[in-house]
Parts: sequence; structure tokens; C-alpha cells
Amino acid sequence: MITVTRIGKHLGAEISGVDLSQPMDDNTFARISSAFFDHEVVVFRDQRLTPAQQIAFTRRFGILEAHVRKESRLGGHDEIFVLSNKLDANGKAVGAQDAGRYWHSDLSYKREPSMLSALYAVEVPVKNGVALGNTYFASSTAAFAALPEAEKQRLTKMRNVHSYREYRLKNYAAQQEDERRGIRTVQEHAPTPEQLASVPDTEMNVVREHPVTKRKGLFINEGHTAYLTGMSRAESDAELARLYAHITQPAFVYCHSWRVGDLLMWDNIALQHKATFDYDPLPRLMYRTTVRGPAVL
Ligand SMILES: O=C(O)CCC(=O)C(=O)O
Repeated sequence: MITVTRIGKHLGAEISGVDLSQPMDDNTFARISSAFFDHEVVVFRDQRLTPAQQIAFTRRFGILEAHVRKESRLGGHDEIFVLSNKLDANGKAVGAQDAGRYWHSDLSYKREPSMLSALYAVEVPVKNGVALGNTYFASSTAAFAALPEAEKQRLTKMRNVHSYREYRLKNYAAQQEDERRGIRTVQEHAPTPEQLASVPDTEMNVVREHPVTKRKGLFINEGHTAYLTGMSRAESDAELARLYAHITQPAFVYCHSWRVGDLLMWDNIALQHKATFDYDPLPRLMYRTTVRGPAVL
């Protein structure tokens, strides 16, 4: 029997009593889907999934994305984006090592940003019995709901631009700086001109209504939002910093401590997330599938 147990104050639930490797009837799927949208981030513990089974389960939610970073897709399974600090036998990175340095919502720079992502823990770094590489989630719907009415109305009139180009350049510069300071052991290669040109900047509303729950949330994030329109960069930076501090305050955050076999799914419209890089050189290997969402306005 499926049980859903709340694990965070404003977000997060553990769903137990389901084996995601098996075909699933429509009633069970409907129960999972409704718990997922309600809680915004859900974890299924102790799963044993092949890439094909992860793909089959997440495909029930919609069209799967093949990530723009082709070099980080899993061989034979384009729908799986590999996150890892591991190297293969030829010394080549097996996946993306820098995903999630900033608070972000997956693929939010696209005209049709991601609806949800599912991350499966294949290898989790553990030191002295404690799992490292936690992932943090912040509910931007809970953050929006907590704002005063006048502030909600002011933000509802605002627009922001998400830029894959600015994000990759900022991320790469930060990684180069880390390397200079001796922090990371595995290096990302520079974003290619082809990658930078492949996703145009997208302008969209700051306040976004969720297509399923109808909750409103702040669709801005530190990683991908380049600027708010209609003001100077300096004004935009100050306003964004204030809003990010509001969204990511502890009351709206759930921190996930990983175990091998966790399949964690999060709602990219309702929340944003951030990785922790505290484990190198211990190996970490995660497989992500990402479901496309509706177009932003
Ligand atoms: O590896 C993590 O903990 C989070 C990864 C992430 O941010 C992403 O997949 O977008």
C-alpha cells in the first residue's frame, strides 16, 4: 500500500510502498502524481532502477528532455543527464560536475522550461558515516504566498530574462576560480560556442501560476535569471538579491540527504534547488531525467 509522509514544513514528502521498476497501473500513478504536485518534492527510497526503468517511469509525466550538454548524456540513453565527478578509463568526465552550483530551476531559460526532474542516486559519497552532497530545495510558491498583498501585486507586473549563455559563462568562470584556489579536482570543459548559441534568452513573467496546482510562485532564480526588465542592472541585481534571500530562507527550504537507491522528484515550476560540493574526491554518480513543461508567458 502506498503511503505519503510529509518530511518538510512547506514542502517535501516520502512515498513508500511502491516499486518504480515495475509497470504501474493508472490509479497508482494518479496517487503518486497528486502527492508529487501537492508536496513539490518527493523521495522514493530503496529503489533499484535501470536507466530504462527510470525513463519509463518519468515518461509517464510527459515528454523527456535530452540535455543541451551532449557530452553529459548517458551512452545509449539520451534522456539521462549524468551528474558526476567521476572519470572514465580514459580520464574523461562521465557527467556534468558543476550542475547546481547556484539556486536554479532546471532548464528555466527555455521557452518551455522543465516541469519536473527525477534524480536517481547510483553512488553517494559518505564520510565517517555521514552522506555528503546534499541537495537543497526552496519553495517559491510558499515564498510568494508569504509576501504582503501589495508586494504580490507589484511583482505580478514584473518581467525577467533567463539566459543560458550568461549562466554557463558565470558558472565556468566560477569553476576556473575554484581551480585556481585548488578546490575542485575534476574540471569541466569551457562551454562551446555551439552550446552558447543553442538556447536564446527568454523573457518571462516574474510571477508564474502553476498549471496543475494553480499556486503562484516566483519564477526567478540565481542561476538563470540574468536581469529584471525595465530597470538598470544595478537596481535589478539589488532587487533580485532581496527576493532570493526571501525565497531561500530556512522556513521554505528542505535539505535532502541522499542514500543509494533514492529516486527524488522535484517540481521545477514550484521550487528551485541547489547542490552541495563538499565531497570531492569521493565519487558521486546520479542520473537525471527531466520532463518538459508548458511554455512560459
Ligand atoms: O546534484 C545535485 O545535488 C543537484 C543537481 C542539480 O542541481 C540539477 O540536476 O539541476
